[in-house]
Amino acid sequence: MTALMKMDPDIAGVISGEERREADKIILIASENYVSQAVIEAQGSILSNKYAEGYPSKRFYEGCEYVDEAESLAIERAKDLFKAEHCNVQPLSGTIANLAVYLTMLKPGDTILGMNLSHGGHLSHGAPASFTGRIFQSYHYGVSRETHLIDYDEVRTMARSVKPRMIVVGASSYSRIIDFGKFREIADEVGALLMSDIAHIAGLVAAGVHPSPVPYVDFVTSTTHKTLRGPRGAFILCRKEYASKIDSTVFPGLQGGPFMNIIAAKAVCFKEAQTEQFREYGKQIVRNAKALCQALKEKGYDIVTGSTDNHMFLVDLTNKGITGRDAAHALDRAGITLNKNVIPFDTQSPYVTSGIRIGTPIVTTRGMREREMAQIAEWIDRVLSNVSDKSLQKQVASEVKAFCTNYPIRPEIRNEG
Ligand code: DSN
Repeated sequence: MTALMKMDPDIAGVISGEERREADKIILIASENYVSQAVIEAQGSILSNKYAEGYPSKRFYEGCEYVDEAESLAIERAKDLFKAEHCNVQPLSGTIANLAVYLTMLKPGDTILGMNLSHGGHLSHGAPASFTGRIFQSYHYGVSRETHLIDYDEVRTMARSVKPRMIVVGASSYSRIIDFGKFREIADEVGALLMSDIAHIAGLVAAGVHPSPVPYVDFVTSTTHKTLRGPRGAFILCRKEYASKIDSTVFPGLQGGPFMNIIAAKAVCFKEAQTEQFREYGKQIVRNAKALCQALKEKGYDIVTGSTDNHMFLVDLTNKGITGRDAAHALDRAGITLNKNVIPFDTQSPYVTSGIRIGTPIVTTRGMREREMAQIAEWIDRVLSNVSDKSLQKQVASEVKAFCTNYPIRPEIRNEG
């Protein structure tokens, strides 16, 4: 960062501070990850200089020969990785990708049926605060009050009653396997289109540790920066029959010039995800989530759904008498960063919450395994057992910092010496 330090020490300082934070703390935010140096180099490259409105070989600007190659590689690699017929790699975010699918297939006022935000769904699945909930008539299914698992019977009953034009399946805080086949049956029964948003689990799907929705759904959307471990951005998969409509909704419908540096970084991410090393990484994310979940359960923590099948789980802190907000603040001061999260049927507001969400993509990227998860559970329990003890938080933060020196934030650099 020599040039940046000289030109703008303020921003150089911000980046160094963030680098230290990422190195010194244990990050358990389920939707974040630390990308490889290769991804950083592609996204920080001069490809960001280039305007390339359009698609490979059909651009509105000259001089696109190199960026065309980057976008074609990204598309082909994504298709190969997810066994899909078509991929659009231009969406800037998951919400834009979802909007692109809706606007391709639906008219304003059409009915969509998605997962309830407060039961683990996402804003862009028709929540009232999102434009997706204002443009479309939105209905929501949830999880069972007893098991906290998706209530497929409720999904079927609601689908029969509201007759959605599209059903949306996918979640931001649901820790169990999603049965895409069952959603397909329900969608077929009521004549609905089916879209799956796999932003959280894309890396697990790529690694083969979560079933793929591709054989079952009409559209798949995803971000690239969560378990998939790529740059910030998104993509859409669909069958060939929808390809040109989806492409023209993304550009020129919703976006202008694509971010070619980010598309190149997506190509790198898809290449990394095709490796045996990544498949092992995906398996270890799940092993780590199960280990951390089990260790906390043994210490008396109430795990929503009782366990996890993927990269994350929710802890209901009601029996500990602590709110999610207080727990998350105390843990962050102790060097363990995660987010407060509503639990299904929460009685607290979304700013307070009764729960916390815990995810293992980053700790797995850093090379931590089951043994380290047991240690992390010890620290979480120590801090939450004395949630207002500031000196304990300081003590744990220094232990965490010392521990973290053994786990580089870009392990491939260490591996290559
Ligand atoms: N904000 C993301 C998450 O944390 O799950 C979803 O977009």
